[in-house]
Amino acid sequence: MFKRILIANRGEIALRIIRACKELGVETVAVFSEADRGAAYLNLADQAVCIGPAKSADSYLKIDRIISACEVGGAEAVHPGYGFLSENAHFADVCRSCNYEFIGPTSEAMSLVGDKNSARAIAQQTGVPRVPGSDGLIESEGEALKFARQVGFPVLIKATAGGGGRGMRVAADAEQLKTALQQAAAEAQNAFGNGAVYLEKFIECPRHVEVQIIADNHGNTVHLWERDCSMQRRHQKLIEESPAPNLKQSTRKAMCEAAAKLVKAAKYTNAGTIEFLVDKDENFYFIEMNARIQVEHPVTELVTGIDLIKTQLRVAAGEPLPFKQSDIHQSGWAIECRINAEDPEHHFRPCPGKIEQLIIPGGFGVRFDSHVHAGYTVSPVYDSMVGKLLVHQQTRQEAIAGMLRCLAELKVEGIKTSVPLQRRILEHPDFQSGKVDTGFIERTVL
Ligand code: MV4
Repeated sequence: MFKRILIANRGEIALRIIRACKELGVETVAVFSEADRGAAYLNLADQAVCIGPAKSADSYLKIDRIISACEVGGAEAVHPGYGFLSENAHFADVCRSCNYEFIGPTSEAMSLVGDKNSARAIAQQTGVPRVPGSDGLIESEGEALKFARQVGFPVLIKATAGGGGRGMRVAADAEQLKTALQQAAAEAQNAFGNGAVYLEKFIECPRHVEVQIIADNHGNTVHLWERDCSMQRRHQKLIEESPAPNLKQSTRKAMCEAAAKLVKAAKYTNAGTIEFLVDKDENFYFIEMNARIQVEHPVTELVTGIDLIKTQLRVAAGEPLPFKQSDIHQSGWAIECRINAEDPEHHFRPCPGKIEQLIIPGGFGVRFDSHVHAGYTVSPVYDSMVGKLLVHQQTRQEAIAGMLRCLAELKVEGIKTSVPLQRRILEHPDFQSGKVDTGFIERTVL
């Protein structure tokens, strides 16, 4: 195991990694920007190094400053967390060239799965179902029209470098296809410096189900079952749960096995997530892969009993996975609410400011992953998530009741939060009966 690692991130995930390291006996070097100077969680690291001004482009995204911090802090490896540089293959490469192990996949595997068109190609080659669409990238309007007629309108144009819904356009007919192609390509070129696009049939109101996987450097790949992340608003997830409700065991098993097969084919190692869309008839389609630990990883930890961060460190240190597929079972039901500092009265715009009072719920099966405390000021510079509230119970019904009890106990004063919206969702009869899809929030509680 490593003696000391650097955490190239901030906030709750930095604290989550510090905690895992303490339990493993691994020392930590935290990094911080001027905006995060003095944050309480930094005191829990063995060392904290300033890497620049508040703007992430000048600090948390600056590869050379993070590498310098590794040297200053004497780290042997780097955990990137999520966001920032976590899916930057060049960063993974630079870390390893400087002899700091990157706690994640190889840069080759990261590039392969990070490009959505090449990830789709691997799915195709390994027999993993993907959304019907173009064979590869779209080179011309004529080619787009050919595939659109093959699969039927409406279709979705997606950027191969895309993410979070950017570079995506729906086209209902041949007329709209032309504009959709141009707009998606222009947006992608502008946002990612890569304007390449492909085409998929548009699935109406799908469920978003993703499979957690972890693989070691000895050829072992294990899935840790699935999460349903359909409860999102404008590509911001609000509630995640595991298992996915109303899913046949045969579908669940087929999807998870398909995910593991894809990961093996990509020679992908460490933690990753395979995203699927699931339609009304429970057909599942691979859409993309995330080459990082995700925000919502704790719901999987609660139902499987596996600490994913510790497992990431073990795998990166060259150890074989300490479990096999047949050891991994889903036990009970876990739900997570992302507590965001945002104002529901003003289109959910970020609501930074000082937390005047904070009362954190507890009790049976409750977990709160957060770096904030009373007196903490939520900065407008970074994302607005202040914490993740999780409940683990034996049944979904009990988990929902537990979460509603916890949301009523939680008091975050001084800023507005997403909690009222989450209470409305959890109280809704359709949510309670597991009728969830990505159109739920717009349709029912907004
Ligand atoms: C889709 C889709 C429908 N059909 N692809 C949105 C972001 C990106 N990760 C993929 N997304 C979608 N791809 C086809 N062919 C609908 C979405 C989508 C969505 C997916 C997952 C979670 C939330 C979503 C919200 C709106 C649209």
